[in-house]
Amino acid sequence: MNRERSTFLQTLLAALPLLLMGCGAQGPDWRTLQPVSDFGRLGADVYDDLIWWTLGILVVVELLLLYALLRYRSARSESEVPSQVHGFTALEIAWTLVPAAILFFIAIPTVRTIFELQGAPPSEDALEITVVGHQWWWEFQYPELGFVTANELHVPVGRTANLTLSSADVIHSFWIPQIGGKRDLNPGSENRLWFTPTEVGEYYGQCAELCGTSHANMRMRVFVDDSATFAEWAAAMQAPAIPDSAGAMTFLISGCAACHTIAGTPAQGKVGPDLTNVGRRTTLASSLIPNTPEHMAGWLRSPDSVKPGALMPDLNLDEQRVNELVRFLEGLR
Ligand SMILES: [Cu+2]
Repeated sequence: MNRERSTFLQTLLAALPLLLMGCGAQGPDWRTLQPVSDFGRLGADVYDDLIWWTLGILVVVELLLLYALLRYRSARSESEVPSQVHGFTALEIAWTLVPAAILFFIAIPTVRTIFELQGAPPSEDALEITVVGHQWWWEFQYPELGFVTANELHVPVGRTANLTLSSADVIHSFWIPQIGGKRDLNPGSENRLWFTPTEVGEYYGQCAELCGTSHANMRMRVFVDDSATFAEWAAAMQAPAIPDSAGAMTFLISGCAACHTIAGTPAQGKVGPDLTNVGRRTTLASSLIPNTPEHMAGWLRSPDSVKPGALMPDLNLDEQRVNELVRFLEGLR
């Protein structure tokens, strides 16, 4: 086998896993092309438009290339030099103007959509949510409803959610592929993003701006609920959590309260996620692990091994404290 051929085969083999990765049906859905909100739909529509433009360009370019390869191939002998051409003004003008015109026509729907997505703020009926990015988790405040939660955003279907975005530390970016984004969360200033979800379901999000060690682990979930389910969830979030008192004491004396809030208790820390109804969440550690007693215990024993770089320190808890804390936290619902 000659050298070029073996290099070609090696490249093909190296590319194969990448190709196969695209075939997996398991795991979270990151497809931007199956939008479930008006915001997502606008972006997907631009893509649907432009794919035909780019497909046309591909076909024309490949045909010209094929023509040139065949027409100007060395037919008889290597030494025979074909006739040489220097400069062809009409052709040079054409290959400058045609791409410029194509870019201009591609820019029209793109810029129009950007203006639509940044346009007039939503109606007064919108649900106000304040999103604060932290290394490496998401804070969701519902100022009108009077509670705060983390990493799992609930929104009612068919009603506009109006998000005010900012950051507690470095720049993050809010992105839920099927719903919308990406929009930056900047420390010291506010950005906005609004969308109206159109389909009930559970969707996955991810920080889209490199923000430090566990950037890749800064995930979130969005639950688009029907209005009855959303009302039920909001009512449960507003009701006082009833923690067992032995566990509450362990929580306070173990140092947890320095960083975490549990509404209605002396724990009012603001550095870490609000844990008022942590037992109701489906996941822990910015959506990295399922919320089960086993995973909660693993997280308490060693946050850093679950989320490298996690700012929650290793508290050196003995097993009895771990068990008390797990029972207490899972009971907060
Ligand atoms: Cu990030």
